[in-house]
Amino acid sequence: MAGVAIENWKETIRDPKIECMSRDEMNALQSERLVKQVKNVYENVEFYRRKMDELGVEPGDIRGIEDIHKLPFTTKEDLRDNYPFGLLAVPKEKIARVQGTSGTTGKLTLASYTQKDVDVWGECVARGLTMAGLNAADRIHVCYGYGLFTGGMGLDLGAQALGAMAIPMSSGNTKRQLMCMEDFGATAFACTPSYALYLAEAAQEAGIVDRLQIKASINGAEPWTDEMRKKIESIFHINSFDIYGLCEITGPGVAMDCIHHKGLHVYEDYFYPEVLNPADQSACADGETGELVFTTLAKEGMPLIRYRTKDLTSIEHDTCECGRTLPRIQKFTGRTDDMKVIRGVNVFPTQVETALLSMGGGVAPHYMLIVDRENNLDVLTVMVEVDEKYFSDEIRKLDALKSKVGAVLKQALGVSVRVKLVEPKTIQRSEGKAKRVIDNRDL
Ligand code: DLL
Repeated sequence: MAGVAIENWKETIRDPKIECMSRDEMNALQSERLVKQVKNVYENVEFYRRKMDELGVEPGDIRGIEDIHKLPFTTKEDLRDNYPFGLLAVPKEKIARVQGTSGTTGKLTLASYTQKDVDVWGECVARGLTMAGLNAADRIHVCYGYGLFTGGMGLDLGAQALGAMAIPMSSGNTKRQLMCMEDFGATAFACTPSYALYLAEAAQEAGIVDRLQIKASINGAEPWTDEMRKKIESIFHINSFDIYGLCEITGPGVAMDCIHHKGLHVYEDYFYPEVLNPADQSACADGETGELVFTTLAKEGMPLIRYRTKDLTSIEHDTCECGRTLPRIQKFTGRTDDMKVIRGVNVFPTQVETALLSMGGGVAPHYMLIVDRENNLDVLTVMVEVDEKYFSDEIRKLDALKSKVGAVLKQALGVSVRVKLVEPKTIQRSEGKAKRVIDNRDL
C-alpha cells in the first residue's frame, strides 16, 4: 500500500448497507429501480417512447435488471439533438441545476438535475470522500473549476454532504493555492492529477510540504497512471484517489477507487454499469475490455438509459479487499472516439478543424495535434499548414498569423495551445481515417 497508513479502514465505508450489499440484494434493488425508471421515461420522455416503440419494447417487457439489454442505447449525439432540454422527464420548473461537459465549443452537452439528483450527487461524492479517509472534521480544498464543468461543484457538494469544510478555490494561480492550503490548514485537496503533481512539485520547490496538513487528494477528470499516483503520494506524504464521472451521468462521483487501488468502485445502486464489446455491443465478461455504458437508475431530471460513454475499460464483480461489493472498473485504456482530455478539458480534433475553417483563409484544414506531458502538465501542440505565400512573406506576417491561430484555438478549445505553422503538404496525408492526434503521454 502506497501513501500513508490510515487506521480503521472499516470506518471509511459511508453506507455499508449499500456498499457491501450482496449481489442478490443489489440486483433486486437495481431491478426495482430500473422497472420504475423505464416506465418513467416511456411515459415522460418522447425520445425514449419513440426509441422503445421502434424496437418494439414496452415498459412491461422490462421485469428486472437482466432485461436491460432489450433497451435502446443513448449517445452523445442524441443529447446534442435534444439540446438543451429535450430529454427532461420532469417539467423545467423542477430543474434545480444544469451542468455541462468540459468542452467549450459547439453545442455543449448539458445535463439537468432536480434537487433530489443534486442530493444524490453529493451523497455519491461523500461516499468517495469517506473512502479516502475523510470525515466532517476535514477541510477540503477544491481546485477544480467551478462553473458548468462539474468538477468544482461536484466536490463541493460532496464536502457539504459529508459536513466537512469546502474551500472553493477553483483552478489557477498555484502560489495562491499553496498559500491558502497552508493558511486554512486544508486536510485534502481535489483537482486533476496532472495539476496535483504540478502543485506537489511547486510545494516542494517552495519548501512548504512539511507545513501542510494534507492527508489525501482526490484526482480525476482525465486518465492517469499508478506511477503518477505514487509520485503525488510520495511528495505530499498522502494517499491519492482516482475519481471518475461524466456530466451526463452525474459529474464526479460515478466511481472512485479505495485504498487498495484495484479499480474504481462504481455506485451501481444509482448508476448501473455495463461493459460492452464495441463491435457488436454484446456484454463483455469480467476482465474483458469494452465500452462503458451507464443507466441512471434513480435520476429524475434527465434520466439516461444505456448511455454510451465511449470510455474503454473492464469490470470486476468480486468483493474487494476493503469489503465493498460494489464492482470495480479499471483505469481507462482509451476511448472509442478520438476525444482527448487535456488538463481536464475534453478536446475533439474536429473542434480544431472547425476553428481553422472559421478563420477564412491563411491556413489549410490540414492539422495534427501532438499531446505531451512537460513538468507534469499536458501540453497541446497544434501543427497547422499555412498558405505558401506566408512563407515567402516577411517573418512578421507569419508571427502575426501564428498568434491569431493560437488565439482562435484557445477560444475554441478552452485550453492554451502551442501553434506550429508548417509549409503546405508537410503533414502526412492518410488514405484511410486521418490520424489527427499523436499522444506522447504515457497513460
Ligand atoms: O470530467 C467529471 C469529473 C470532474 C470527473 C472531476 C472527475 C473529477 P466531463 O467533463 O463530462 O466530466 O468529462 C467526462 O472525462 O467520459 C472520461 O473520458 C474523462 N474522465 C473523467 N474522469 C476520469 C478519470 C468530468 N478518473 C470524461 N480517469 C469521461 C480517466 C476520466 N478519464
